[in-house]
Parts: sequence; structure tokens; C-alpha cells
Amino acid sequence: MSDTAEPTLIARREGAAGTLLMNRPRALNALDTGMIAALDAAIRDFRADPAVRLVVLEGAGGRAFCAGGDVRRIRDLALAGDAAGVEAFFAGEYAVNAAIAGFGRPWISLIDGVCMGGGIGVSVHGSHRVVTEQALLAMPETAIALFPDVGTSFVLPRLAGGLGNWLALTGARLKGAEAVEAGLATHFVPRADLPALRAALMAGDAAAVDRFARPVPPGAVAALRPAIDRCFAHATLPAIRAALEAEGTDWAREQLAILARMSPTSLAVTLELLRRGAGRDLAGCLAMELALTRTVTRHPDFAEGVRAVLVDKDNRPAWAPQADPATLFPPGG
Ligand code: QUE
Repeated sequence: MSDTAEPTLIARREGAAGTLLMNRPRALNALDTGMIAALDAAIRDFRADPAVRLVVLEGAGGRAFCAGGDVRRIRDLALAGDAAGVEAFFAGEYAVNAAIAGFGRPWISLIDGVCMGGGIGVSVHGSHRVVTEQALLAMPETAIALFPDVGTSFVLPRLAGGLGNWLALTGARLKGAEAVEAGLATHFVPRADLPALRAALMAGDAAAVDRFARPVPPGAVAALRPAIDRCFAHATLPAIRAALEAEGTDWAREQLAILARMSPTSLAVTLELLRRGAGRDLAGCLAMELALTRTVTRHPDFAEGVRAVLVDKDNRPAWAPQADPATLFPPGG
């Protein structure tokens, strides 16, 4: 699945910066096992190198930062009954997420394109998430019967009001400025300014991000917040659906239609995961997510969801009836 003979992660030191380029553009830089191992190694090298004052993470190809993880491969492993292979993939990815959170120096992601799932995981735990007008951020896992992972069970419940539940359940896609409004991104910088920002970062000047950032006035997310809070800040799916029905707007009807397309089991697991995540630290959330991957990737909805969205691309998944989410959370979790 490699695009070219080039490495799928290009790690360099450029001046005072460690630079990381996710380089699998034909797969929208989705993280595969090789990229995850290379990220892990690069983080170790950068930590050991005092000349690296900050890290800059980017995606190659101009279309994507990182579209997620290599879920097609995880599906193959799950269908082959290779539980150890599935576990190794997620354990490696989540270890990178934790290492980024604990990196201790500025970790600056330049998000100029699609950033979903695993792409959120390699950026959101860092200090600076810079987005452009081309950025598109989402946690779309309920569409493939997974759940918001890569440490987002820690991040999403800490967003304001009903935002975390809304993003996690519907997979809503946020443009760059909207991601800043929601709190997933930290700075908005126009794409045209990225070369100059990059040059300043190579000189070790992390504060350049603040100088290049443009103000983000209240926009679509601010306008939707009252409705998002009224409809999504509830503890159960029946309460969320009832609130959407009571809302009676086109937006609310659209949210109900989106929820109706997602895996029912995945929606129930996701809501419970965020509820539990609100009370744990990042390490606890990552451990909970890893335990959950064992049961969720074995549930038939996962293989079916990846089939419908990414393999056959018919977007017509045949979901199983909703399972009790408690049966998917490992005991003690
Ligand atoms: C939900 C997801 C993912 C997704 C689409 C969803 C996901 C993921 C990808 C993806 C996209 C393009 C690629 C690729 C993977 O899409 O996790 O390899 O080239 O990785 O609706 O969770």
C-alpha cells in the first residue's frame, strides 16, 4: 500500500525544528503501522535532541493532513480473527497520542486539509493546532461502527455544552474556523501564510503562531451552540432524539437523519464512552479506549461499516440491532 519508494513518514531536523511529514497522500495520509512506528521513533529522537526546540507536523499532498487510521487493514485483521494484530495497531497508535501529550515542547500541527480520527489524535494532544480555510476536522467513527478514540474520549467531553456529544455522535465536519470556535483547533492561519509561518518555526520561534493567527469571529458553531446544547447535552440517546424532535427545525431533522444512518450500537457505546471519559485523565481514557477496541472490532457492525464506507463504498451498511453498550465495556472499565 505504499505510495512510492519514499518513506511514509519523513522526519527531519530543520534548524531548531523537528519536522514530520505524513507522506501517504493517495490514502489521504491515513496512519498505517509503519507510520505509527516511525512517529514513535521520531518522537524519541526529538526528545533526545536538545537542538529540537519545537516540532512541526504536516500532511503531504495538499489535500489532507491525515484522514484517520488504516481501518481497512484493521478490518482484515478482525475478519481473520487476528485479535493480537488489532490490539498491536491500536496500542501503537494510542502510545503515540500519549507521547505527544507528554512531549513537553511545542508540538505544532499545520492542518491544511482533511483531519479525521487518527489525524485528530496526532494533533489535538499537542500545544498548537493551526488550521487553514482548507481544514476539515471530524470524528466520523460512528459511521464505521467504531467510536471516537485516539484520546478523544478525554477531549470531547471537555468541549463546551453539547459540542462533544454532537461531534462524536453525528461525525459533524468542522471547517478550520469552526474548529477554532469549537475548541478543537487553537489558531487560524490562512493557507497563503503557511510558508512564512513555517520559516519562522524553523528558527525555533513558536510564538510566531500567535503573530500569524487571524481572529476567528463567532460563526456557524456559535450560531448553532444553543440548539446543540438543547439537543445534545443529554445522557441518553432517547433524550437526544426527543430533544431533536421537539426542536422542529431543518437542522434538527438533519441531525436525526444522520443519527439514523449510524450504527445503533456504536452510538450507544460512544455516548457511554464520553460519559466515562469526562471523569478520567488522558491515560485512563486511552486505556479505556484500548479495552473497548477489543470488543467493538469483534462486533459485526465494525467490519460492515468499513465495508460500506471504505471498501465497497455503497454507503449502505446493514447494521445489527443495538447491543447493550454495557456488554461491550470490559468489566471494571
Ligand atoms: C469514518 C472513519 C474513517 C473514515 C471514514 C469514516 C477512518 C479512516 C478513513 C480513511 C479515509 C481515507 C483513506 C483511508 C482511511 O475514513 O477512520 O485510508 O484513504 O481512516 O466515515 O472512522
